[in-house]
Amino acid sequence: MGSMGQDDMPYVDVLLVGAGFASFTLLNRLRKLGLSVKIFEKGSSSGGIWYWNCYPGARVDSDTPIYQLFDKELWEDFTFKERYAGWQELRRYFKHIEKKWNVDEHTEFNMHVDGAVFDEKKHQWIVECSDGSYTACRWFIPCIGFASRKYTPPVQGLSEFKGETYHSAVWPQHGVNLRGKRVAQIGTGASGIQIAQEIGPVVKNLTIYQRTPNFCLPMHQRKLDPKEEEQKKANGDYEKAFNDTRKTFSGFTYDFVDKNTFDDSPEEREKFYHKLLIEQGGFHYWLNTYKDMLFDQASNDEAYKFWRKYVLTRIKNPEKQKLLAPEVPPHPWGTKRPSLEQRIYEIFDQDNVEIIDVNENPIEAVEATGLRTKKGLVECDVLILATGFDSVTGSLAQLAIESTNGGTIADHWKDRLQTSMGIAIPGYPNMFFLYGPQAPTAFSNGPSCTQFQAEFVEEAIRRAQADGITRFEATKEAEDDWCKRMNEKWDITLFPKAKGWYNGSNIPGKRVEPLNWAGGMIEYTESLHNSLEKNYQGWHTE
Ligand code: N01
Repeated sequence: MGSMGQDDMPYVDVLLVGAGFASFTLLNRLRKLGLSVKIFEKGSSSGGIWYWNCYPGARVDSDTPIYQLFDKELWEDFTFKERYAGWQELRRYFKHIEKKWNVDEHTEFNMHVDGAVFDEKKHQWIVECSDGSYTACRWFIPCIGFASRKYTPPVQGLSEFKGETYHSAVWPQHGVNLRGKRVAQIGTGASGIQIAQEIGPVVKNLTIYQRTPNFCLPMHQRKLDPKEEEQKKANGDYEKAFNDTRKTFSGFTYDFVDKNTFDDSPEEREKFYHKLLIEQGGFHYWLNTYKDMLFDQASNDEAYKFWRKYVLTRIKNPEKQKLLAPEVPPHPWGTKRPSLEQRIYEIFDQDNVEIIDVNENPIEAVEATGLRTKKGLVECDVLILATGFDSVTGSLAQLAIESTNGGTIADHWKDRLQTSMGIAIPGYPNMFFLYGPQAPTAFSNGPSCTQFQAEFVEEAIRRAQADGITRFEATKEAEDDWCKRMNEKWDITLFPKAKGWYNGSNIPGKRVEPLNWAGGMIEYTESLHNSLEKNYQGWHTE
């Protein structure tokens, strides 16, 4: 950042960056403390990831009612129409919040935050935006999610392609007509699965370049009956669901069962798996299963075997069976995020859909008319890059936010990722970040994570105000302790055996290390609140 701005620059008590779930969760809570609050959003509308993620089929993988703000003022007069909401409905939901809370009054859209520097005299941040403006604030809170920096692999010749190229993360807001087109798609993560499922029925043909199969789970999507939902609200079911999320590992309404895989007989196991995978669907097979599934390889193998047996009944093509559900999985089941699907295996099985394994047939080059592997050139009109993000750390590391010790966040993370409780960083007083690195983030239901973090931030600011504290900074000891705990929790799981964005190994050259807190939501929120209860333990206050 260049100059420190001018003396007459505007001031707000709290500056939130990003107009998505996290900042909206904080907005009203902080306003109710009597603070002036402003949101700076780089897009032209609210919604956060649901503003940017508008590719065909984009839809959330958390079910109603827990994928919304847990705020009665909002849910009492808004009812989702589907069990798993799509991006259009989520945008409608954000409009509802905007209207209800006069969000527009507090938000500057098309406002891109470039960087910030802390003024040690005033104990304020000075935030610089790309329009050249400066704003001062006491509390600076980036709420920019874990997926705001897209990743495009360095495929040779990408710019030579004469057709249309789209990245799932920045899909054109006006949509793209793919009917009757020849489409190539790289990537089969959450975005890739949803896109293929949606466009499979309408394109002329679809060639999918797959590196790792996605072990998808049946979504069991359904329309919600508005009357039934109203009844549930009246019965207290919504409040109960929000409350239940506080008692689970991942902030969902269900949790791992208190039993290990081999405590059950093979018959009991089969019945249990059947219930989770086939009857209940959703993430039950992942997060409501035996408590050792993500820790013990033999237990995990059982889960994979059952999942594979089920999925193979939905794929007829023997080559595709091998590619989508191989006998030996490339990673333990559930150590990469499983997608929820509605018909993906039937789409994959269609004759006009080809799957190319890039491990055997790497993409040699993109040419003017298509993609070349050693199998030859596949011509296409449209190339879709569903290749993900520089996830979790990339969002914050791309901002030029200066540490009081010198350097940026990227510099602070040069040798290892380090934060205090996944919410603050030494050298960054009066700054919290939500839904970012070293928090439950990717291992949680998003709105639960942001709700519990927002409750902590609100309480920290409330106490600071009451105690006349104007400078609130995480200590180096607290950061070291959190890093140690992060690694201990991660190392006992099977997650280190998988390559992917959970540990940074999706990006060539990115250091491989745990990016999310694997110790569960309950321990996480306890750690946050204990630090305040124990007289600001882990915080340096002035
Ligand atoms: O990104 P990803 P995403 N050659 O990184 C492949 C959330 N989200 O946008 O697995 C060939 O998961 C890569 O292969 P591999 C959600 O948390 C949620 O799909 O690394 N392939 C992978 O298949 C999600 O997990 C929702 O071997 C290459 C794909 O590209 C997260 O965001 C919807 C490659 C990238 O998948 C990210 O999802 C969307 C290469 N060089 C997103 N490089 C819902 O709630 C990468 N790949 C439903």
